[in-house]
Order: sequence, then C-alpha cells, then structure tokens
Amino acid sequence: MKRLTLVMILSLAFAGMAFGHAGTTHFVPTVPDPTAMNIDGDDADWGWHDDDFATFPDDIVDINGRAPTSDGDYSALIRWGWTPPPDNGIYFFTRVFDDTLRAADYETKGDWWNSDNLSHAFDFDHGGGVVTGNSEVSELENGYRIHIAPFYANAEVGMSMGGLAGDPAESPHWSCCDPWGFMDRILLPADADHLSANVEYSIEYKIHPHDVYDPAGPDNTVPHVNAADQIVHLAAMFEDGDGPDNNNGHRWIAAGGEAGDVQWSDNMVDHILIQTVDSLEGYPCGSINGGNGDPRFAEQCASTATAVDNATWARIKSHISK
Ligand SMILES: [Ca+2]
Ligand SMILES: [Ca+2]
Ligand SMILES: [Ca+2]
Ligand SMILES: [Ca+2]
Repeated sequence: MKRLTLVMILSLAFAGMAFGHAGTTHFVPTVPDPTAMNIDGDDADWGWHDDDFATFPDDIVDINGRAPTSDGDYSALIRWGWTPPPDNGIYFFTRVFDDTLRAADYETKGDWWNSDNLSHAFDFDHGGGVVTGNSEVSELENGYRIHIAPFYANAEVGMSMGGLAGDPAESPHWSCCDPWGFMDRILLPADADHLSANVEYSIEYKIHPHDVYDPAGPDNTVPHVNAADQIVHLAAMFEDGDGPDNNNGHRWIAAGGEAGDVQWSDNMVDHILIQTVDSLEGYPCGSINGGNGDPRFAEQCASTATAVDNATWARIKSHISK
C-alpha cells in the first residue's frame, strides 16, 4: 500500500517525464546535508532517508528465482541517496544478514567476485550497453562496476573496480578511493572469518559518478553530473556463497531487477534522482570521512554554504495524507 501510494505521488510529480525502460523504477532522494554524512558503515546519519525509498529484506530475491536455502540464508536492506554538484555524490547504505560468510578470496581484490561480495554496476547516463570491460575496455564507455567485500584485509581501500580490461592485477583502480570514492563497513561479530555462521554486516559508501570511465585516470573520464529528475541505471547484486567451494551461490537483488544486470546496463533497474529538499542551490561540499565534494567541481564549493532544509518531501507527504 505504501509503495503504491509512492508510485501515485511520483507519477503525478513527474507527469510528462520520459520514463526509461520497462520494469521496476526506484526513486532516490536527495541527501539533505552532505556535511553530516559520516562514511563509517553506520546508519546513524541516515535518519533523513524515508523508508518509502528503501528496499527491505522482503523485496530482496534471488536473481535466478531460486529459493533461499534456509530462513537465515540472506537478507539485505538498501538505501540510496544523491547530491547535486559540487558534492555530486552517490550515497549508499546496506545492512546484511548472512547465515555463512564466505571470505576465502579476500586478500586479492581482483578475486573478490569469488566470495561474498556486493557487486554494483552503473550506467549513469542511461545509455545502455555492456559494462563488463572484461575483454573490451571500450565497454567502459557505457558504464562500469565495483565490488565491495564485507571482509577485507586493508580497510583503507575498501572497493575493487571490477572487470576492467587488461588490468585485473591492478585492481582497485583510481576511482575506488579518495578523493573519488569512500567506503567503510562494520562486520559483526568483529572476529568473523571465512565460513563464520550468522554474520551481520553493513556497508556505506559515497562515490563521484562517471559517464565514461577511463581506468587510466580521471583526465579522459567524463563526469556524470547529478541533477533532479535524471533516470540513471543502477544495479546492486549481493553474491552469497555459503560453502567452502565456490560458487554457484545465490545472487540477491532488489525485486524487479533482471538477470545480467551487472553485465548489461539495459537490464539494470531505472533509478530516478528526485529532489526531496527545498533547494538544490548553494549545496555544501563534502561529508565526514567522505572528502570535500567532487574534485571536478571543487572551485564551486562555497565556504559559506550551509546545509539545506529537508522539508520538501515531508510537505509532499503531508499534502497527500490530507
Ligand atoms: Ca554513516
Ligand atoms: Ca547465505
Ligand atoms: Ca552509459
Ligand atoms: Ca554467504
């Protein structure tokens, strides 16, 4: 019921807008104050994120339609947020419960895909096409991927840029890390290890998006510039291997996603960046542990900028409920 109401509200709000591909559409709210976001793996700073925009465990399904192997096999909650330039960030938080942590391949980031990991793919300009870059680096003109392992050796670099042609040993690539990407995670119990039972972990990150990604560096990378009402392609797939020999484990996604969504951007879920704050003007830069905004817009960071009000979304909802 809640979801239906949201769809009705937004179909009114965006009447006349050209929607993307068929299938599920998710709505991504605006982070009201990026300076208050602490990229630490804890969701204490996500109180502004309305549950209407979240994906809850009941909506997480196996991409191939396979049933869970037990009640506690896997569950995840997902929250997305975005900011306009100069912060120009994509924010993400997830909390996961897993009956068995598979972490055999954590030492080499290029191997993370073979253990439990969060596999993300992005096609921010919604252009479609293959985004693996496994054998054709030109595919990265369409979009790109990242892997995040809940269990990793070096907390200073917590993302692996996945599937980049010709350079697997070099992973992670430049875009994973400061000043382009920031992440942290909390794994419980803290001494969890390969094949530990019943683990909980949270992952939080902030990245600056690209339309064309050059693994060589930022010079020939085309930035994606976030704006309200944009339709972007985002894919989030949790790979869940539970045994000593990988893998053929479950691949969990938000319901409505399609198989192959981390290879082909046409299969990714449409996400619409919506304005849920009063104004997008004069946005502050940066977040705690999350850098000083998108380096490509650094000169626009106003030293006097203050946090904007997060009242708009609440007003929309209060109107609807009357
Ligand atoms: Ca946080
Ligand atoms: Ca599992
Ligand atoms: Ca693209
Ligand atoms: Ca697992």
